[in-house]
Amino acid sequence: MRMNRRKFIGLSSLSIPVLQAGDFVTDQKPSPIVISTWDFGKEANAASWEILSKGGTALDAVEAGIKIPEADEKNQSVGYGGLPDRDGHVTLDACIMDQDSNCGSVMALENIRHPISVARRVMEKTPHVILAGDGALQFALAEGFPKENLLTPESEKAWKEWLKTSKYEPRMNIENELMKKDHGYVPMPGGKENHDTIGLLAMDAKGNISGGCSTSGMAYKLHGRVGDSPVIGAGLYVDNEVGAATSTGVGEEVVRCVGSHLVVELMRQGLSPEAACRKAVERIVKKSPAKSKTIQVGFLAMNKKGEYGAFALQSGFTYAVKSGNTETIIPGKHYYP
Ligand code: SD4
Repeated sequence: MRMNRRKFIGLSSLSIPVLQAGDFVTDQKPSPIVISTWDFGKEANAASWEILSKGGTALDAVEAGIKIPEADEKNQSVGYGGLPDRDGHVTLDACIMDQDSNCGSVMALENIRHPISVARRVMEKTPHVILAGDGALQFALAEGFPKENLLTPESEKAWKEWLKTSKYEPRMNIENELMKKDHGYVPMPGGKENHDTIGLLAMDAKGNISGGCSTSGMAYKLHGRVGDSPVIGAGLYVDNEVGAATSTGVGEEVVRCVGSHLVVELMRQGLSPEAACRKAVERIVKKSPAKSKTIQVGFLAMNKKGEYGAFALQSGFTYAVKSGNTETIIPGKHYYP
């Protein structure tokens, strides 16, 4: 509520300094910014920036940005070309959340290239937040999304190679020395990593924040397994009064601490984005001291001032930033050396 000027001047005589009318509202102009997980976030950010720089909404920027890695067949952890589950199905998870806390999510969606767009339709066109499996597919088809095979020859080849041992072990995003030494980490065939989700957070020229997250999940997971990425509060959370957070890595651990919501609530208490991400990582270490040494989890966050930061369990996590004067990829700080 805007304070009545006469009433304010009355109060001011009690020793509050006199302000001019209008001084009660700080009109600092927000600067658009987009941040996203991993090196490939750079291309996603560029698509988001196309929208943000022309005065578009954060929500549109989020969808446009995430569609880039979803369509990239070389990216084997998001959308088309993603590595399949152990039965050879590419099953996709995604969610989106806007500045009014509207949200939509799809889980274990097959044969649709852009799960982020389906998640947005769930948000905008249904009374629900989550659609899963065949129901999500039927909804997508009814909405006009084309049905296509998402298993590329390269991903099929990697899966067949994996079938020779059929050993499921969530691996790191990087060949971390600690893991190799202490936990017998074996790199993916061809040295490939097996999980890298896109989580993207954007603030538009009005200062509104939206976010999204999209992944093919952990490679060679059980059919039907869903991770943190499409779970509002775990893989993504936006509170337009405070900021937003997203996560990448082994989703089971993120779900257990409702990680992205935790990060936002810590920022609400006054922590910087990096400090909030660090606390969430420390929570994972506390809950799973042994396991946390063998896996990767990274959090990325932005606050209402457009400040950003990240923190991960292990080295190797990177994030990309684009604003009016910055375009960069930053290595996330990490808990284990
Ligand atoms: C999942 N969090 O399905 C995702 C995978 C991921 O970097 O982020 N990989 O658990």
